[in-house]
This record gives sequence, C-alpha cells and structure tokens, in this order.
Amino acid sequence: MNINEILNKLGIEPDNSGTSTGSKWLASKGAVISSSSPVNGQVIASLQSTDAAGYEKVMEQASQAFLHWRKVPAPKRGEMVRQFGDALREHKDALGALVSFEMGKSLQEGMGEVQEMIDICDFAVGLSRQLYGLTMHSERPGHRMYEQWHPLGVVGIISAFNFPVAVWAWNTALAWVCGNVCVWKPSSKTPLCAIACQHIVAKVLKANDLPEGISNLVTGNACGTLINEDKRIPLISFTGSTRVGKVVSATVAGRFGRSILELGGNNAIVISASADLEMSVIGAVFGAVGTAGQRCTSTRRLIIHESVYDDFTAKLAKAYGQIKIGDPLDENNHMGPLIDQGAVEDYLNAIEQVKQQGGRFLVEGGVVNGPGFESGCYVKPCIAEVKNHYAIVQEETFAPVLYVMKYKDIAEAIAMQNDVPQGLSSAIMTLNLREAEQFLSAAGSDCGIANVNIGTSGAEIGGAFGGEKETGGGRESGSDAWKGYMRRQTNTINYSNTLPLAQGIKFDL
Ligand code: UN1
Repeated sequence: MNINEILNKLGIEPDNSGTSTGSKWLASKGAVISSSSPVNGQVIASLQSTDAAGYEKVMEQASQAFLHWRKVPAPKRGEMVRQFGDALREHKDALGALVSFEMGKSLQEGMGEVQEMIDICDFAVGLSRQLYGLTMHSERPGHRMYEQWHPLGVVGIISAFNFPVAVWAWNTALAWVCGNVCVWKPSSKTPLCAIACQHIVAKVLKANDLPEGISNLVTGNACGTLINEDKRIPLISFTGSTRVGKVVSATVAGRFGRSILELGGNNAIVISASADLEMSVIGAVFGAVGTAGQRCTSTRRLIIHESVYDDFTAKLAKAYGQIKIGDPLDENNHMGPLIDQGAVEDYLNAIEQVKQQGGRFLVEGGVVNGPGFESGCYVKPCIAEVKNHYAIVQEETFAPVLYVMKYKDIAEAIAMQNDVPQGLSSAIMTLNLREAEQFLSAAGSDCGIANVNIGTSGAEIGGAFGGEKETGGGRESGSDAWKGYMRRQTNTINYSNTLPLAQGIKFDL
C-alpha cells in the first residue's frame, strides 16, 4: 500500500483542518503543521492547527455534549465503544500502515498498536457494566451508605508521537464508558494518525445519532497550554517527557485539576546467572530495538550477572549483527527510522556522552546512509558498556542505545535497577524462584511494572499501565485505572424517623 492508498482506505483527505468536534471539521487558523514521514522524508500532508478561537468552539461543543453523554446509561456508552472497536477491526490494516508510515515503527508494531486499541475497546465494553462502587454499613440505625462513581466532564488527552493512536484509545475508551467527553491534542509529529482516528470514530458516533463534541480533536502545541490551564477540564492525561510533564503537573495542580502522567522510563532487565540466555537475548533485543528504542517501556539497561556477562554480551552482539534496518513497511526489516532529525541528533549526542563519560561500545552506532535511507533518520542500534551512575545512563535517551553493566549479587542488581530517577518498567530473567520473588517483593523493583522472564516492553492492556518517581505516578488502561476518570461520591441515606448524628453527638433543641 502506498500512502495515497492508505489515506483513501481511511477516507481522509491529505490537506485537512486539524480541528474537529466529531463529524465537523472547523476552519481554524493556527500555524500550519506539516506531517512528514521519517521513512522516506516525504511530506505527507499539511494542516491548519487550532487557534484560540477554534479551541473555544471545541470546548463549548464538548461541554454541551457532556450534558447529554453523562445521562446515557453506561452500558449504552459501552455499546458505542463496541462499535468503535469493530470499526477499528475493519480499518486495522490501513491504520496500522499509516502509523508505520507517519511514525516509522515496523508494520508489525503498527498493527500491534491498532490491536491494542481494539483490545482496550473490548475491555471498556465489559467495564461499562462494571463501574462498581462499594456499600458500607452505617453506624447509625435506619441508615444506608454506599458510594457511586460519576463522570468528571471534559477529559484532555495529550499524547506523544511514539504511540500515535493506542495511547489516545486507552484513555478515550475508558473515559467514554465512564461518561466523559474527550479533547485530544496529538503530537504535532503524527497529526494524520489522529485525523484518521477521528474520522473512524465520527462515523460511529453519527450512526448512533450522538451529538458533536463527544470526541474532539485539536492540534498544535499552543493547545497543550490552553488545555492545561483550562478550568473546564478536570482531568488531563499527559504522555511525554519528564521535562514537559513537570510543567503540566504543576499547571494542572495549580488549578486543582487532576493529571494522569506517563513520563519517561529508564527500564532495565536483570539477567541473572540462572537466566535462560537464549530467551533473554530475544527479550533484550526486542526491548531495545523494537520501535527503534522509542517506547517509554524500551529496554535501556541490562544488568548482567558477572558469571554470564561475557557469554551473554557475545550472544547479544551476534543478534545485533542480524538486525535488518530499513523501510518499516517491508516486513523483512526489524527496525525502521527514528522520528526525525532532532531524534537523530539526540542519539548521536548520547553516543558522544557515553564516550566522554568513560563508556566503551561493544556494538558501534551511527547514522545509516545510502539508497533507501535518504530521510537521514535511520540509525544503527548500539550497545555500550557503562557504569550505572554515568549522567547519560541516568537519562532517558529515546533511541536504540542499550547500556550493559555487571553485578555480583541479586541485592546489588536490584539496587542498580532502582538507582535511576525513573520508575516505569523492569524485568528479571531467572529460573531461580528466590531471586524472582525478591525482585517482585516490597524490597524489590520500585517500578510500576515488574516482570519475570519477559522483557520490559509490550505490556498487555489488561493491567494498569504506568510508573513511579519521575515517570509521574499515573495509571492508564486495565485493572481499576478507570477510577482515575471518575469522581467518587459517598451517599448516606436516612430512612428512619429520627436524626441521629454520627460519632454519637447529641444536639437536642
Ligand atoms: C509508550 O511507549 O508510551 O508496553 C506506551 C508497551 C506498549 C505501550 C507503550 N504496550 O510497550
């Protein structure tokens, strides 16, 4: 499929407005954003981003739509999400290919991303009948107590380029069944993916006679600030860097809004002396080079037991020799390009820093040149032997740079895994039950995700997704993450004919 066929299948015009309340696309005169593919450098489309007036129109429509949507029974909202999941199934090939072309991840991973959207829709449909609250026993006679969960209102979703469609879906599918309406500000690097999603969901909303304003799209970085400062938006779900997340968090907290933050990771796999080394190689390589190292769950560090260090790093270097870099839409290739030239600069800068700080490369990096690589965004995945405390190792570099280091005993390995500012994902490869349980214990990994015998990336949607420390503490997706999209109300009902006060207080008139 070439890009025109992909856009055709998705029913979208390349030159579009970047502002929508559903089926309606508003003329809004924000700065022009152009989407260019890192696959071949081609400019795919340019679109007019949202200006302040356009943002205002969207917010008015969204606020109106909420008044309707909150009264639709949750299982009926779930029915809309079920139909959205079906529409995604229908468009999976084209949307997966667009993700691959606009963002640069392999076609397999583009399809996998759309599959995550479908999975979260299924999850949300079930959830729409399970928004359970608890009942409590009142201390007063003739009283009943319970809690219920109500929608919040307009939810702002700010997503990153690396998962241009799935992260929106995790948030929006849950937010919708919970009774909220959403305003989405996608990354300015992947606006077409967002436009495609908006077209897909708009048809479903229209077919169900639902009003404009339930699914809204705004584009351009100026809108990020408008959303964060907007008192009409009680919840912001932000995915991006720790640096920007800090500003979002402070701004939203300053107006007593809530935020769900999914920020940087610095994810490690501990390769123990008792690891299945063949399996560990696959886990480590997919974790480090999958999505060209641009997942927040990408494997950045390998903490390897000294007894298997030489053997394992040799196996790893051999596996790296087999990685095919190239057009991500060609399924023979393992790894596509980085998102843009800026990302290539960050990658090259990290390599320089590693050298300056005393690291040694076991597999050299560099930019790939020549026919097929004209976009200048293709780089070689590399492996460096480092110390955990190097400043560059403490940072998240969003690129396929893998750090390896040695440890002597499990306590030291756990301490090294935890000794970074971020706390998203972690893993241990071991067949030793004691080590595995120690890693998962309260004194083990300090991350939001801790795995045994699988890598750090590729989390399933059924679990709560997110991490601690500078990762921001938010949870999205499965388990009871839905509670973050609702407000809890405690209700006490007196069905007696007296008015006893709590705590036995007497107040007689
Ligand atoms: C992200 O990189 O922002 O666990 C999300 C994973 C994917 C999601 C990553 N399911 O790797």
